[in-house]
Amino acid sequence: MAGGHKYLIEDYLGKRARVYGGERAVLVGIIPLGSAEEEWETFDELRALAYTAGVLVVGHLTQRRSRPDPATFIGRGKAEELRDLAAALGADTAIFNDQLSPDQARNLEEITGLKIIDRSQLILDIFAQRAGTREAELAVELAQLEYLLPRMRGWGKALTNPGGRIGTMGPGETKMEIERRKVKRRIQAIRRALKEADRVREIRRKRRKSSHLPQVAIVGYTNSGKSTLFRRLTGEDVLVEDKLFATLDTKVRKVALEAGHFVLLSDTVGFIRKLPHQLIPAFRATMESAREADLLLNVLDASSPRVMEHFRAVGRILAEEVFSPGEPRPPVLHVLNKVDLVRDSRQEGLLEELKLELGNYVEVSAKHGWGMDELKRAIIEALGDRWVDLKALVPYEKSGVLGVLGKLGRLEVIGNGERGIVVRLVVPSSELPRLKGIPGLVLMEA
Ligand SMILES: Nc1nc2c(ncn2[C@@H]2O[C@H](COP(=O)(O)OP(=O)(O)OP(=O)(O)O)[C@@H](O)[C@H]2O)c(=O)[nH]1
Ligand SMILES: [Mg+2]
Repeated sequence: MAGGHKYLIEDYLGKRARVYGGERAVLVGIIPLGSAEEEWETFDELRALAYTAGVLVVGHLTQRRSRPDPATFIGRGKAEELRDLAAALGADTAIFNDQLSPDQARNLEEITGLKIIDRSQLILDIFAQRAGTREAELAVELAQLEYLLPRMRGWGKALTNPGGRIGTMGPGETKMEIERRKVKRRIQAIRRALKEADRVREIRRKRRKSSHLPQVAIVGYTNSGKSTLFRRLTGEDVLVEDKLFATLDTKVRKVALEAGHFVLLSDTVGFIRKLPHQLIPAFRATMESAREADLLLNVLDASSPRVMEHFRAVGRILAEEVFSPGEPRPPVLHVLNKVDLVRDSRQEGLLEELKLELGNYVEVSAKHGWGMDELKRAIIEALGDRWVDLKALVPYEKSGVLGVLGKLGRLEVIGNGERGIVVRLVVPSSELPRLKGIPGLVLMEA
């Protein structure tokens, strides 16, 4: 990651508010009054996030209340309880299940002496740990700096003047202002660099479009099995991990669903509930292949007791964050994955309920390769009019054309007529104008 950025974050948040892995953490959350939610449900996803970030969870603490305390999120007494619990468990960090305001984080840090992390920050840090391309690094750095900026007032006590009073500008404050300006300049520089990356992406996008192949994007909740499915369909060795956000950028490959039915398939970054809003621009860029797609495959983890919430979260993120209002949206084919893990009747009941809402779905196990033929057929059907199936006559003196046709899609020789070779063709509909332009070729209905 860029040196300047690290320097800034270490200076101001340092050990306080970054996850490096190796921390020992207590998870802290509020359960709304009257909610039937159980403790494990409050923390299952946060626990997975902590695990992904390399943090050891040593305990948890919940409080039932109607809304967060504006000063300390949980009540002050509860914060003191957190301090004692952490001391007893040897924890150095508290991870909150929701976004904290800069004031809440500062107050909690003062009361407990712990490093205070919230859900947004944990996700940002995971993205930072995992960013593998220059563009992803910049996008995540931008998100982190935007998160950091409002928190740079009053934090980093070592740099503020302890004698400075309200209304006066102590030397510490001045230094903080200088550093804030540095962060702002860095933000501007990254925005410029990302504009350049946009331009490069635009070139790639045009190339994809000009290939005339239908585009299919695999989307879905994090850890639902998108990369496993991508790997299964393409034979490509992509990273598959039982961690959240294993995939941070988009991969595109050409695959044949059946002879002649080629598509461009893309694997994308996973969705999560309550995505930190600073990450959304980065998300939008990497989700471009979904915006361009002719079909979305929404991969759902059918074995998760949370599958219903995942389905709703994906719907909401697609509607509000990936697509702009009014933007045309491709049809969605839902893929119920990990069916090999569905055993108990409670989960089966849940799935029955979900299927009623899904409409168009296929059940598969990407890991075991179950349901792949059915899935391919469903994709072809959903893309229906993207291919045409026709007969053509290739005059004997133009038999060189056969080579060209073979490259466009599926070519099958049916027989030899008086004037030429009769073939059956399955090609992307977008290739029709090109076919019509081939001299001597006679097109007929299938
Ligand atoms: N049992 C079972 N496990 C699966 C199946 N598909 C995926 N998995 C496992 O689920 C975990 C996540 O798989 P990935 O393919 O990395 O999921 P992803 O959706 O790409 O995840 P992110 O990129 O992190 O959003 C891995 O441990 C996979 O082995 C399946 O059909 N059955
Ligand atoms: Mg993945």
